[in-house]
Amino acid sequence: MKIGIVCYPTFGGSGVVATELGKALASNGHQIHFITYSQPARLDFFSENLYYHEVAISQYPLFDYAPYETALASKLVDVVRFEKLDLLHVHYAIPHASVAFLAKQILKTYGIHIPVITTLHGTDITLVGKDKSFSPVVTFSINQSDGVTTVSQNLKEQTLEYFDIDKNIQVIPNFIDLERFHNKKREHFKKAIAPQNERILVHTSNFRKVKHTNDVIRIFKQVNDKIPSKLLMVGDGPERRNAEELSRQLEIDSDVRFLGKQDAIEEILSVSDLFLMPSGSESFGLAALEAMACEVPVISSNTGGLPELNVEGFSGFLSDVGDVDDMAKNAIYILEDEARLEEFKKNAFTRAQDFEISKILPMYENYYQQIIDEL
Ligand code: GMT
Repeated sequence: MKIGIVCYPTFGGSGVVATELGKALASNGHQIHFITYSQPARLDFFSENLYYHEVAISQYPLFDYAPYETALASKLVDVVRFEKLDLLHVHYAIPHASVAFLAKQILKTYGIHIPVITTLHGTDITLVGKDKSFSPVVTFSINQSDGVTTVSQNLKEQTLEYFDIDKNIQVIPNFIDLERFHNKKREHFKKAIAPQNERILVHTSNFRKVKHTNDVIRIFKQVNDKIPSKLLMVGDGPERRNAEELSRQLEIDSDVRFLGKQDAIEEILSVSDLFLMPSGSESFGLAALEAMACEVPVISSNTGGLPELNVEGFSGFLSDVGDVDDMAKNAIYILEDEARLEEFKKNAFTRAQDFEISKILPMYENYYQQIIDEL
């Protein structure tokens, strides 16, 4: 198949899923065309089946806001016509689903009928999409998509609850490439971070409010009071400053390291003992899956799609959003006993294997074929 993929090219989960999906489809023989405003972060190698079309926006003094949607729609029309694409797969509803609808209408004037699949990733529904300034367009463009997928059963339910949707929604979970994400036994690196063999806890995110990064610090404070430990905070974003401030107030800053954005996440996860994800909302939790693949058990909240990933008492534990005491209690339970920790690590990897890319990729391929055949 010749597939156009539209996504945010940044480090966010939806962009990562879209890019990894495109790369895997390309190595399965499909021709993949990424259409976005800059090179996707993980599209860092050459493959004969991978193409990248940059959406360039003309600047003009009249524009306070550059019209990205218009430029993207025009680019989609161009790429579909001249590369003869079979399907457009857009990731994150806003604005990609409505732009794809517009491109599809324009293409009809050329006698071209292209199916559009929209994948909903989470905040496009749970935070941004629900906002009244977007919801009529989100509802319309989801209903106008030929196919719709969500990354968890919970996100499907939330989509049906918040929007008036008359489409069937297919659940296709996030996936993991275990060739990249597996435990790499980096003993020298571990020793540098935890010279006294302290336990290493880790959090990776974009440090937005929804990630509850201050809860990460509070959980760690309680763990650190009982068990010699270090915390690695990976990523960057608006809440980083507050989290840094809180770790100073709680006088644990010498045990907390803020590493900023990192490419080789799997190296950091490989030296970690426990992953903390106390999010206020999380449609799936790709970062937790990456941790599990590297044999790191997960202490998470029980919101959104997290119970579909993290198995209570097996790969980790789940608590109510904001219940820092319970999360800390569960973290200590896992970390205080060597044999128990090893068991949870093994289980985390076992659970991650359920989401191996080779299991999830055929779900997308079959769905693409179904939608093409239906049109
Ligand atoms: O988590 C973020 O803030 C990034 C966001 C995105 O769309 O880039 O991630 C969402 O999509 C990921 C991939 O499908 C999911 O694994 C994340 O759980 C989801 N984030 C939230 O729902 C908050």
